[in-house]
Amino acid sequence: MNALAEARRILAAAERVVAVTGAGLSAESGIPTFRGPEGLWRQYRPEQLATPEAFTGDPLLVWEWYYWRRERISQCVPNPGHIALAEFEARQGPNGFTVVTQNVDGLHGSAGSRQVLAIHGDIWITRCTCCSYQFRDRKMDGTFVPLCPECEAPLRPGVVWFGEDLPHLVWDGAVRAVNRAQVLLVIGTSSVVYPAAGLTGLAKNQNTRVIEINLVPTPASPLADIVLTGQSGVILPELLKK
Ligand code: BJW
Repeated sequence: MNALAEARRILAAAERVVAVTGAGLSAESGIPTFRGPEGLWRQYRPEQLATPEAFTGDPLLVWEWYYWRRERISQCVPNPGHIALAEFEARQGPNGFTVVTQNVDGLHGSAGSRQVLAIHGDIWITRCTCCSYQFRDRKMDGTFVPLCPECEAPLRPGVVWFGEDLPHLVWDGAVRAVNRAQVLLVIGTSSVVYPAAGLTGLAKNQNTRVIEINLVPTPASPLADIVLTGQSGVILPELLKK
């Protein structure tokens, strides 16, 4: 049996499945990934901009990156990979499938997925650096650092930067879902950013079957029972079709 057929067989027998997704899933929608040659913005690496220190040092530079990314994302729609996952959720039923996404683009929701845990936040949320004020907006053409209408502190994007805590309830939900799953799909992530990357090891420790989909090998590959090499937008519709 080839790897795809074996993966389909494993999934068909699973009542509870979790997918951990990363930037590679949205790449075929036209959203650049973080790492690799496409992951550059001006002369900066994402690791230099996605930190609280970068924001404190030059908030306008960081906001310019996020305005640029919002604009890029606003032009993108879900690809066949997102859609295959949403259709799979509909077939699995309410507790049968959870997406744990590192992506902040909202494309899982646009595709129709409902059980989505966005562990790195949401690029369309703006929140205060000082008080609890936050709101959802579509601003993408700004040339200044927005200030909080409640306390006048700088506002920031509602995402999780390096060195920051993940939203605890969302993260706890992700761990619970993986603990209950019989199959973990690891899709389009370099598996280098923790704690998300640790979900694969957590699954392995309890004999959950792991299926990885990526263009290249990653640190998760040696833990995977099956590695499917190629574009997620091509593999997922085949893997998850009825
Ligand atoms: C395709 C494809 C196609 C392309 N088809 N595939 C343990 C060990 C070491 C360090 C740490 C540790 N624990 C914590 C740390 C520190 C740090 C960390 O991980 N550092 C490492 C980098 C060394 N982590 C943190 O600081 C985190 N906070 C934390 O741990 O707090 C404590 C805590 C723990 C537990 C609970 C609560 C609190 C925070 C991490 C925040 C990461 N933030 C970012 C920015 C988000 C906002 C934004 O979008 O601007 O998240 S960084 C960036 O990386 C972004 C991504 O979500 C994340 C992961 O990237 P991803 O998705 O994997 O993308 P790429 O580009 O790396 O990979 C794309 C992949 O797709 C590639 O493999 C391609 O081959 C593939 N691909 N096209 C299939 N068509």
